[in-house]
Amino acid sequence: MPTVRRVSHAFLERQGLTTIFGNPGSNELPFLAELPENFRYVLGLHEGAVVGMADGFAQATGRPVLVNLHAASGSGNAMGALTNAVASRTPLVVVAGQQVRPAIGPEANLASVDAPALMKPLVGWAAEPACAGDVPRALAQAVFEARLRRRPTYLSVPYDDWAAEADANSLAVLDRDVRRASVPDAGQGRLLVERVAAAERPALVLGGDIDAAGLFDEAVRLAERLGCPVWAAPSQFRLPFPNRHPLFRGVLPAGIAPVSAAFEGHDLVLVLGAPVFRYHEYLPGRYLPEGTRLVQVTEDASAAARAPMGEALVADPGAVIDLLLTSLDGPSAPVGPYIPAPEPRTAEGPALHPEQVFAALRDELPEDTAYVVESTSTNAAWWRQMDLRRPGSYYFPAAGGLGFGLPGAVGVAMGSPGRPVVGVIGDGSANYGITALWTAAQHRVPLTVVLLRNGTYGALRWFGGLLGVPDAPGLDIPGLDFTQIAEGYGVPARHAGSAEELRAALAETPDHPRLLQVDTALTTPS
Ligand code: TZD
Ligand code: CA
Repeated sequence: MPTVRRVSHAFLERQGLTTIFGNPGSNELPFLAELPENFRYVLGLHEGAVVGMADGFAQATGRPVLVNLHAASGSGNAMGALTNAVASRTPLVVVAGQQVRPAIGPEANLASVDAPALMKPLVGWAAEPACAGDVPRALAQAVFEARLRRRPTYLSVPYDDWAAEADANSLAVLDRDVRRASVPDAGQGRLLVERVAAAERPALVLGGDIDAAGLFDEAVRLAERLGCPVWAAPSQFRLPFPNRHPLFRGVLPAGIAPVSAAFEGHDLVLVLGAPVFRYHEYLPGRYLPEGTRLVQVTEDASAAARAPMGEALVADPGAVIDLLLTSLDGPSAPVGPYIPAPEPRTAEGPALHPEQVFAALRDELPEDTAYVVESTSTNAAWWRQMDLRRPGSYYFPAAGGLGFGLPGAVGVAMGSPGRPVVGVIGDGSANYGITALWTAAQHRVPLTVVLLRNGTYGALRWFGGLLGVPDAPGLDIPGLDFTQIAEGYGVPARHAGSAEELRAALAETPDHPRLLQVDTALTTPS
């Protein structure tokens, strides 16, 4: 009989999980022994960066990805990054090493005491197999749970299990596959179509799941068929609709009262592929205006169950879009041209206004460029200047946890060969995942990082005003030079001192990572 390790490697290979993002320790080494040649181990230097890179890679490829972490300490380091992967519904399969079975109870060094409990409730499913023979099946469950729930999963494996002999039955795992189909039945479908057909002033709200599921273009077709306004759901981590399309009204503000105000006058709000809603600022009010009905379609049963208002249908939003497109009549009015961006604002003094930076990106880079953005005070400037028309153009930390942006950009670039990828990263945000620069350099990932240096935690200054805390300490971050930091990690870097210099640099297309630092003026997120 082969070893548990051999069967597990063969299973991962069959399921296409051959790229491993990880940072190993002694407990993990036995899993990594005899790794077949077609596996690729992408080493990250800190677990936050490991998970951020894996998250970006999994989102860009649309497939589950294996993450290898070291026992409790490595898993703990990864936790903040996992909050983003949970909110973006990224199927990460985390395999962590555990001490040998006899050493767990006495709490030997590197024993992860009650390992599954450490990660719950963050991950969708966490386990430590009850015996070595169950490891291949449990690994398969970790992969399938991640795929079905679209949520990270966690498997803790005592390291003496890998060399154990597999039992004959465990080979059955190699032929397993698990699929999901969630098309509404005829009755549910008819009810939904009738609702939409009867609406006089419908509105669409689209979530990141739409882009993640490859439904970007279908969503445009549906909106044009309905001829109705479209919003992106609050706190968006992907762009589900072209942002300069004449029907697009922007990302909904993340507060109860302003969301309700936006829906004023609409008798039906159809939410596709989003929770209802990920509010942020607490701005109380009625959830919905009088006379507005909300219907949410999501594959995420938990998001349907926890919504505070409205009706929900747990189904594949793609199947529902198809159903609506085949059942509803064509558009009554032609859709106008895309809306051009306004002239970028300029700043006083030597620093650039962020709008000048974004206008440069928009003008100088190809239309299919994918942007991974982690720059918080520049949100309004971003949407005023950018013109994103392609699926997979935009990624943002889904739970607002900083440290996704830089690693995420490396992962998206590794997962999108041939597509230009740019990280737009604040001088605060960059530090949480800075070690990803090293991985980018080692793998020669063709990524451009545009580093916006305003010397402060800009968004927190703005929040300080909102919350009545104008005097909070710890908000300024002077004295950081990211050209030197990047060079230290092996990434060529330079400072762009003017819009012209930035534009000239962007027009080059190196086949390796690079960092362009720009000094920017402080703006507010909205
Ligand atoms: N720590 C983590 C892991 N996530 C967070 N979101 C924060 C702290 C708090 N935080 C924000 O929510 S925005 C922000 C912090 C520290 C400032 C980010 O600074 P930046 O961007 O330079 O990247 P801006 O444009 O200057 O705001
Ligand atoms: Ca900043």
